[in-house]
Amino acid sequence: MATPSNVAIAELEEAFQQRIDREEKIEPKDWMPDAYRQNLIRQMSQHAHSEVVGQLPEGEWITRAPTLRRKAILLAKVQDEAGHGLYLYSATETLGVSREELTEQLLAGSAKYASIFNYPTLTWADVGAIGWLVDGAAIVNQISLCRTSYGPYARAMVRICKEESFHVRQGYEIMTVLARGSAEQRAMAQDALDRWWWPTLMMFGPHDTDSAHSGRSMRWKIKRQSNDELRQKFVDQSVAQAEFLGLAIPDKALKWNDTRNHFDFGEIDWDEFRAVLDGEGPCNHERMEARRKADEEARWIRGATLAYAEKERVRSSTGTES
Ligand code: BYC
Repeated sequence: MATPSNVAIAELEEAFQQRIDREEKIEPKDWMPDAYRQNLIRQMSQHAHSEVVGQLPEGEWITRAPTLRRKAILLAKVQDEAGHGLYLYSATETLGVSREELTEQLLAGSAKYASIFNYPTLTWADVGAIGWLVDGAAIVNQISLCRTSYGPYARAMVRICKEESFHVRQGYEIMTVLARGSAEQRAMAQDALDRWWWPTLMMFGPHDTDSAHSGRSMRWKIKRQSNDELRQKFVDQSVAQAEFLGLAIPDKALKWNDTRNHFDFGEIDWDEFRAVLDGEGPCNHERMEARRKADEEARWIRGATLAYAEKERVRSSTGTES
């Protein structure tokens, strides 16, 4: 097959951008610039990895949940996260990359996952704080991604957001019970807020001025709102929620700004953010170790499933039993 000339590629790229500008969704079989494809594979696969690794901090509390009811809810929530990973890996595969390749990138450390999951869950209140803050931040980002330009990603996001809204409610309800409980429970809730607040703000990524991918991602409408815009939205919505709980957000600079019509807030510790991305967060090693172990232990079932699928393929194409 002849390769398109540079002129033909430029024309294709222009037509592609016009489709994006008209708010048309891009579908798997449509022509797309290679850089658009690669950028999507990068973001979507890291998003999938985050969902999968994200099961670990809360998963540690399934056996220690305070009641049977709490245990059943948490179990369902963690299973939802696994499901989100599956939707996202499937959506990423429509771009021509296999799930095995994506998993290898995670295990080799060449693909990132959300920094937040490298922090430990020390008390039951952390499960509440994750639901309220971490899922709360995720949903702010993901509601925006429901309008992303790539069809399969946008559709996965719609479903994920519905489930995330249940997660936020379960987390906030845990925080409400603790905040209205004994002095010890209130202290536990405050301590969880103190430890999760800043890492949650880091979830939105570097400032727009330092964000390597934002320019292109915004032009291609992969991202619909910038890192800083989404972070601001999250801060603005969280202040009243913390007040209702009677808890204090650990930021002395947090203050309503009449001119901007937003809350001002303090600066993130970017050295800490970079250290976590470089693999030096409190739980990076533990998380990767857990994923490697899971991959190793599930090798036999993947092999068996693939062998079965191959047998079925041969049977349906030849009409014979092998
Ligand atoms: N952590 O140019 P930038 C959940 C990386 S899980 C780690 O701004 P971009 C849940 C970034 O990847 C929800 N890495 O990048 C699950 C890039 O590195 P590479 C997770 C980060 O892509 C279980 C570099 O820094 N949500 O809901 O334009 C339980 C430069 O950044 C982080 C998603 O994944 C970070 N925080 O913007 C509970 C949403 N921030 O690739 C809850 C989808 C930045 O060059 N992703 N980096 O090596 C996005 O919206 C965007 O990818 C980001 C970053 C806003 C995260």
